[in-house]
Amino acid sequence: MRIIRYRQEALLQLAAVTDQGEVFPLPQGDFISLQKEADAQGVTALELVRSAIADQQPLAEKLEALDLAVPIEAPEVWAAGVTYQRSREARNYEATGGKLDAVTFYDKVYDAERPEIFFKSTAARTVGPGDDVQLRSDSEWQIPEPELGLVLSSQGKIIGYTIGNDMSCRDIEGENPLYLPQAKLWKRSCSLGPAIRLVDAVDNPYDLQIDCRIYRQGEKVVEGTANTGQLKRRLDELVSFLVRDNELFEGTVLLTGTCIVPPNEFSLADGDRVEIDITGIGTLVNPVAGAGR
Ligand code: DO4
Ligand code: MG
Repeated sequence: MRIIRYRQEALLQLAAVTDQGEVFPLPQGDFISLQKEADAQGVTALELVRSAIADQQPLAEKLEALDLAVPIEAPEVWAAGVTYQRSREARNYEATGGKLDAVTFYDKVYDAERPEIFFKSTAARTVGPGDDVQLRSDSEWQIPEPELGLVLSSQGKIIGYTIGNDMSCRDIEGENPLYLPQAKLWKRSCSLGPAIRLVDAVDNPYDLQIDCRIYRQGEKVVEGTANTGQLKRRLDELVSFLVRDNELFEGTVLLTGTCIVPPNEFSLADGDRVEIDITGIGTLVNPVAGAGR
């Protein structure tokens, strides 16, 4: 079971999407209200949704026909880094100019008890399905990072899973790791969606397939695949560091790191299209807009 929001005239409508692809409008205004109502009734969000749609008729329209919006306006998006071996290798490459035998702080953080966690985005800087992600004007080496996103309660409970794109500038971070906030956070540098898969609808979050495709002028120029089974850390371990001495807001999203990195010679360009699939969540599609567009 997945939760989406779609635009209907000037309004945003919350809806549940069954595994068969049927769409059922829900009365709650947003995902957090749905979760709060489930908590108040002492049931899971999955149970609440199942009983709410039991005697309803699905929409005549298919999911693909709906104008989807970001499924949650996450007040903050945080991100974990170097949680997969592939990311560690890519960071080492960009930080050392390709010296593959160098030992760097990326190697250290991969093995350290404390993970890398950084502030990624706010609701105003985050886009949803179909919206443009934007390139920076001062980077020549930009890539999407397809990541599993954890939707969290203010108590740090995982209440759902979504897809995130942690847009990144490899040259800015590679020049100096102290530039990380500029390499990671700018206008429209984060995308979330297209849906939130309810936590109780996922049997094993360590066996989700992640696929990424990048198209240029209609032609597929990059393709990559990974599985969350390759994640070095546990999801609750990442969350435990995020909540430590921190204040969390309802619907905060924690991205869990990337395992798919395009070839080193690749950089995103104006007009590209990024597609990211994760098992059971759907496909997050975003066109890429050049800087200043
Ligand atoms: O150290 C930089 C960030 C790494 C990251 O975003 C990732 O591994 O996904
Ligand atoms: Mg990342």
